[in-house]
Amino acid sequence: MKNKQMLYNAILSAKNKNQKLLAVLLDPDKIVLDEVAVLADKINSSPATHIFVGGSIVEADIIDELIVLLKQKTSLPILLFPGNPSQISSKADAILFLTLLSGRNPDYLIEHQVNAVPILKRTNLEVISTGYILIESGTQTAVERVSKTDPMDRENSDYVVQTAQAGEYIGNKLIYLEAGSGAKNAVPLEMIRKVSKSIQVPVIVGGGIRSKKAIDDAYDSGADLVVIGTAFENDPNFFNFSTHA
Ligand code: 1GP
Repeated sequence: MKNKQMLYNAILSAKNKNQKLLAVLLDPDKIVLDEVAVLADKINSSPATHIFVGGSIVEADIIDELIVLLKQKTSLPILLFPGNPSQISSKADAILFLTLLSGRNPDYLIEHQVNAVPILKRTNLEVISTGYILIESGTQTAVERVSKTDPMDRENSDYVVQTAQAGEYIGNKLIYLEAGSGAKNAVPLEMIRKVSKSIQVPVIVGGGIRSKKAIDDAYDSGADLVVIGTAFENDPNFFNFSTHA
């Protein structure tokens, strides 16, 4: 039986060694299965260390197939990043078991999580408890729309720190600071800095990051893992960085 904490322990150990991690987020609704092999090649030759699969709403019923195809082409760990329990696939390696800490909608605080349990019981997925904090980013994002919750004020870092600390006390193993997919403004660097200094668990940062500089700035501010979705979706050569630096 595989060690159920394997991927989490690897993330922790990278944090302890100050090795920064990078996840490519693939939204099944935006993927053409015929192009997965090419995408996987691009990911393999990129600095990515993880693949996240999911989205706020996923209509296409291709998650299993997508992950199977990815696994034929890459050995990077595949983590589910689900908007709801319908996006759980036993083909992945792990699931970010999300709690939307910034919102006050019980569906995203406990209802979906309870409903996910019988599905998870039929899988061998590593479950990684993740406090998910949505930060205001200039325009309404899909997370906001789908979860019917307000993001947190980007000017009020202290309250975000307090929320992240509450997540850690609750037992979240990761804290994810999210500006939202395609966000106009990414999570403020000062906020990343304050949050990462206030908690022991690794900090994931995503949403609206679309240049190498923005990735490096997030790392320098304390992000342990940066997530890139839209930038790679729009340009599969994004990780060549030459024209983006
Ligand atoms: C969204 O954090 C991820 O959930 C990635 O955002 O698509 O803006 O890179 P982008």
